[in-house]
Amino acid sequence: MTNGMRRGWGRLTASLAMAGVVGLLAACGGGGGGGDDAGASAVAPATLRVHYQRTGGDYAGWGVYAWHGPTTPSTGWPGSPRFEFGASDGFGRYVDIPVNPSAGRMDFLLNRPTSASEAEKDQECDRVATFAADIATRGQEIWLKQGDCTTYDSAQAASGVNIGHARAMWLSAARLVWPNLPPGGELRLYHAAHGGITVNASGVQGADGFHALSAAALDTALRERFRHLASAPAFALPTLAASEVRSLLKGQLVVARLVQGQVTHATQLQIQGVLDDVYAAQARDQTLGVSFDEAGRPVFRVWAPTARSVELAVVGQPLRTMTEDPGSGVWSHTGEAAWVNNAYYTYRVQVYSRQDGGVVTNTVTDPYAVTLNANSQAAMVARLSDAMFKPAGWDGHAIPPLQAHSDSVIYELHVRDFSANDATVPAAHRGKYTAFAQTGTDGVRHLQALASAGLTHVHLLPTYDLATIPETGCVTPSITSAGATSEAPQATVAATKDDDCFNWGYDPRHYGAPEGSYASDAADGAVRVREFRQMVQALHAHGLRVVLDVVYNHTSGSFLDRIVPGYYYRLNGDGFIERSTCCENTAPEYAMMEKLMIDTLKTWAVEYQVDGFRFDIMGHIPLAAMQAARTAVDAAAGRALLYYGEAWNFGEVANDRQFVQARQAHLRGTGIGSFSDRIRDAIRGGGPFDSGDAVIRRQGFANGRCYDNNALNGSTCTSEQRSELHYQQNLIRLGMAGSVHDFVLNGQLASAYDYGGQPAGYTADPHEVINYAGVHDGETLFDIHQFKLPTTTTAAERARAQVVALGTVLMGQGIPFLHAGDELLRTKSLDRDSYNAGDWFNRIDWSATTNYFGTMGLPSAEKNQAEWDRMRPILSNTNIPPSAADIRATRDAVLDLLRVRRDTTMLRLRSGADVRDCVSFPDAADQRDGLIVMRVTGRKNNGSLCGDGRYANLVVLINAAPTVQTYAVATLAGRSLSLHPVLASGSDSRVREASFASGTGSFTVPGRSVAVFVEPAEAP
Ligand SMILES: [Ca+2]
Ligand SMILES: [Ca+2]
Repeated sequence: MTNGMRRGWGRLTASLAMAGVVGLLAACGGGGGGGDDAGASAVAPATLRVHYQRTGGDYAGWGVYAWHGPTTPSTGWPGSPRFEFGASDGFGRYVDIPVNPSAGRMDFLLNRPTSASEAEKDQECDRVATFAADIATRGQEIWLKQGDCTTYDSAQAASGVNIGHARAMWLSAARLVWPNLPPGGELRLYHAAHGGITVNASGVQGADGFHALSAAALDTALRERFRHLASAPAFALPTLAASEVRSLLKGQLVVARLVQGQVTHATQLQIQGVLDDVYAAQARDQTLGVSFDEAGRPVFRVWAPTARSVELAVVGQPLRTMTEDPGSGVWSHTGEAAWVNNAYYTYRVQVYSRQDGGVVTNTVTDPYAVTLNANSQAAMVARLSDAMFKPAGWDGHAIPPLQAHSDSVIYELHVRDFSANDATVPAAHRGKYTAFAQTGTDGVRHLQALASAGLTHVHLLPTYDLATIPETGCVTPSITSAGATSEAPQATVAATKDDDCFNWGYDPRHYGAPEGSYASDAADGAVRVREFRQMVQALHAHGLRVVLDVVYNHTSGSFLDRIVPGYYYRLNGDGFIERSTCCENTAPEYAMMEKLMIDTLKTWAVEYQVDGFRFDIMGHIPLAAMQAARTAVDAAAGRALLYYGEAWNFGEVANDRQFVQARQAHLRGTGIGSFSDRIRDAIRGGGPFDSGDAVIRRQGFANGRCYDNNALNGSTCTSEQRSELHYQQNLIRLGMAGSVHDFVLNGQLASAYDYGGQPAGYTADPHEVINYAGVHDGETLFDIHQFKLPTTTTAAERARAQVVALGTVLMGQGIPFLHAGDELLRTKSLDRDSYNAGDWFNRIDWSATTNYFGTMGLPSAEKNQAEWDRMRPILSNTNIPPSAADIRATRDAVLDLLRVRRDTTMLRLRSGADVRDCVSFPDAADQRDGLIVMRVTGRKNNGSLCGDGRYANLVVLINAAPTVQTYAVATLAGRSLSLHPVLASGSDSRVREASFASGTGSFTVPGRSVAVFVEPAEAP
């Protein structure tokens, strides 16, 4: 599989439905036909006709590789089946692909094999065709062009004259580019202050005038900044006064190519580059939002350089005119001191909008809002330093100490999940920020137990102001258990899923304000601030640091476009917003989106005292923006926060097409961490996009690969299965070595081990990797195990498999990450995507009495119906539901492993060099099925300490197999190792049977056990 094919977790697919499948791609649309292909046959039902145009007419070998959507998707590489272009029409060639309408869309790329195993692609883009509602009955057509990642919904849309699109980019005051424009002709830039330009047979109408353009080159700086446009035809504008450029940018802009007086091409302009060129230098350092002057008056500032006017609308007050600073494009107004901490406001922006086709007046909220009233109708004029926004004892409250980022252990938790199901929490606090500040509740006691054992961070799913939970009057459907495979509970959830109180929240509206639905009163902007701080303060008091999940790669809807149309979002070649992340992709490669990100991060770090950030789909953010953010936020906070994210590589930015991405391959040495798909896939088996039998067949290290095959894999382990398992074991070893790129395993560099075409080892230091076996995306760890473990495995053994999986991340170098409830065998009834599955499927029982498996019913039809037939026997399997004793045993075993980790920094080495010099895997050259042996020495060869050097030797043995295993490490013969004291007096009686025979250096470990042996350090 190629890099371009590898994608992140199901967040992407999760959110497809959030955005509404229809119209997901603006340039894709629905549309069941049309175009100028008269003479071509009608499209058959449930068929997608893909048209393709190559400028040179060289179609040989070109075809469609589609991994989602066709009735028979492509697998392998270059792909089987591939759908080669055959039939011709006036546009080019086309191919008909039978599709499965319920798939909702086709995910594909265009490739041409160059050998039996290699192929070239037409652009490094994963393409999407969203299915029309009537594709099942009428079929559908799409149009593609060489060198253009856009999916067009008509042949006409792909033609030269189309001022509904914006296919040219004004990059700087002096230069613009127009990709794919044929050479020659006369180029003109038409302008109209109020819009109204049209193009027809007699030419361009309705413009105020035009400037002639001349062919010109881009300089090096522009070619580097706009690398994906570097080879596009470029043009120079005449020398214009700065004021003239600013004036042009406030109106409609159309470029046209004329040949012998006829318009052959015309399009509108994308203006992000020139806006940065003209305004960013002065705008970047402005204080935006509301600040306060020396007289205590609020000063409002909003960046709107293309606006014709901006007015401040304070609720209950006459409109106030704002004044533009022409150098920065910032509009400002100084208001009245009486408004502070009680007034609410919006802005009225009069602006030309390409999307709306004219000058419009938009009422907008402040992107820099720090708090708002219910459902984000208006922002509050709030001075967060005032007492009314602070809980008692807020200022100077203690933050739990942490010596190094590598000491972090992260717990991913959703605010509502934490207490919605906890009967020990007073009803008014359930699902709210304030639940964290209760005492003695089951949830708080559980967090405290985790913290005292060694958990260091709670990472909260989105808590900024999000769009998908009603902040007033949200409903909680009443559901009763109706049996293991009942369809009723999910149907009840579905009926109110957009009105209920639950959503993951990957739908940002206001990046710098707390979400209102988690506050006790959403209408009063002060309450959410105070209660959010109360939550942070309480978590700190519980001994836990706080990480916020931030989503700067997209917003919910394109509301930022209502202030500066065409600026904040990444645009495709036609000028429409890219949506590869699910929703409207933001463009932090432009200065003011980057500034919005950095400024709002600072708000959380400074005003809310949070301790780190997890970046959703971080690979869509430039590395430079991430590094600038880290530097600026740490400086503002006066301390080093924790930064990590989803550093996947996909979509329109893949392979650094537009800029150097903050993706795994580039994060080495930055100190910014990334989730490791390598260890995840090896522990769980298969991958996040498996479906059908593959979900069951592809077992992993922790659930039986080879050593405990399920029925689909046969009763004996084949050599192929064994080599797959041993490959998984090596991926886990490399993960336990912190994914350090120059760690040597069995004579081979970690970076030389292959993971789907990428290096398995890719970090400089262990804290640059987040090791995990489960996360909110995809099936929970418990649920994925139930697909893959043999049906006869007992509940108690299933619980032990959970500990084995978590043991690999908890006993390894690198930062361990747990999804809340993993230590309680959390299930979502096999749901692969619970983003909108309500409280019912997202429940956690902190009293460790039940995990509800077999009582929740089938998971949501929306996300899982295709798998229901495979799920029914699993949900009905009476071997699976754990007893309270099984759940508590799992929890207590995890607590013991946390204590072991906390006991010595030998398990949390600070640097890649320490990992290289101190960590080894004695069994790597002599692999056993289901066994991993990791040794950490107390001293390096040069005599210096490994971590705290607390032990002369520390040996971790993870035996995933159900049977006892013995492994001898010859170099440890004669040494005096014994089971770690925490485990020797720990909760797990089976682990206590583990032993070490000094004479032979031989370890014996019971089945499905994580054993840690230590040898006291000799006195120096
Ligand atoms: Ca909200
Ligand atoms: Ca919902």
